[in-house]
Amino acid sequence: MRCDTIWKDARLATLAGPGLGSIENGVVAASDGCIVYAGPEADAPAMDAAQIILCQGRWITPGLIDCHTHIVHEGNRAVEWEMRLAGASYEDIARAGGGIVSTMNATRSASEEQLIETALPRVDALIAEGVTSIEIKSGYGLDLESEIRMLRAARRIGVERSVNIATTFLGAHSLPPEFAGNSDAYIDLICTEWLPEIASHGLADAVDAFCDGIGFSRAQTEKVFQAAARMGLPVKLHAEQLSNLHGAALAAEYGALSADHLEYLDDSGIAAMKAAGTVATLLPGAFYFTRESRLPPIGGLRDAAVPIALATDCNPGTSPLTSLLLTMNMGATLFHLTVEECIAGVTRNAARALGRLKDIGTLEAGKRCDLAIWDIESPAELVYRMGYNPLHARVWSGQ
Ligand code: DI6
Ligand code: FE
Repeated sequence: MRCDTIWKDARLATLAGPGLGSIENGVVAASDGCIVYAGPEADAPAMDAAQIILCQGRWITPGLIDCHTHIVHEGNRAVEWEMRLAGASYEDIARAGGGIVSTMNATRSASEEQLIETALPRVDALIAEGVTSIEIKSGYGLDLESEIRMLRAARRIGVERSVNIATTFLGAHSLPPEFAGNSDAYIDLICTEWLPEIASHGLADAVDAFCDGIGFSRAQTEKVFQAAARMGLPVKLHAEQLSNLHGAALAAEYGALSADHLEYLDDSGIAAMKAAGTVATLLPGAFYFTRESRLPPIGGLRDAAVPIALATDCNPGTSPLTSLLLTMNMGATLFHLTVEECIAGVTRNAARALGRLKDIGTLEAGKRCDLAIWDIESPAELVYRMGYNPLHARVWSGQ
């Protein structure tokens, strides 16, 4: 078999199958940007390649996937955070012009170029840790033009950098001030006008909403899901972050790819997610940064074999985090996940949360050749360290 590149003398965590899929003396071979073989050297077919890379026993994992981010946004909320450190409440901050609305104002006044320019250093921080796929949500524009600008900026990041981008329309993130007291009218508008416009330009791969007391109700969320279904777009949901509105069960009813946050998820939500195959995306960065004390029901999710993903939730208000390695460490220390669960959470299960398990997330023939090559002795080191990056090399689309 003729291929472009062969990585030899490697240890693989293929993530194919239920566990890490560890292989000593492994080989990965790529042709036209796709994996043609990943497995033990002993079982490899006869192959030759233009380029053979000796990995000297380093570990190769699938390229990492950050499946929940708000990485495109303008400005930051460090001053607001200082006020929170000094004891200010969320309401105090909102009255002082802070909160999501302050990011909305900054984002509305930024050009597409500016949005890209301010997001790229954050994207580069993820890329430097072996991330090869990033989901990016809108939701800080909250008017049609600005939501479209955010999504275009997100798509353009995939042109500026060697990374796969999945975009999500999150018009139902927060109520813009011009609709104060009129949230049903806002939801109607995004369902009947904005979403069809955004979908017709192919700007969204999925649709999300924030179902919460400070976000949107279950009934409003359901309208968003129905509109997404009319457009043929899959849904996800910010659910059970601050209270239990049974959003995850609603998302599952609509076949959601994932329900995210989930600190207040209960047994009925777990059962609904299991039945629908909805991924539980946990966001330990937001849990940590907001000093949440309620843990997501890890044991229940594990017992029900609901797939668990981990993501940064990179956003300026509740998780200004741009490290998926640190996210894994928090998944283990704060959420009691195992090493295997953490690594699967940023590879196989994150791919599933994006509806892209067919082409990313594991080292298997036929998938994109997106790899992370690590200077580590064991996979546990990826989860164990805090603030240290053992990436040796990153391969995107075979390059
Ligand atoms: N949940 C969150 O934690 C973020 N959005 C959401 O729906 C908060 C976003 C922000 O404060 O800017
Ligand atoms: Fe979020």
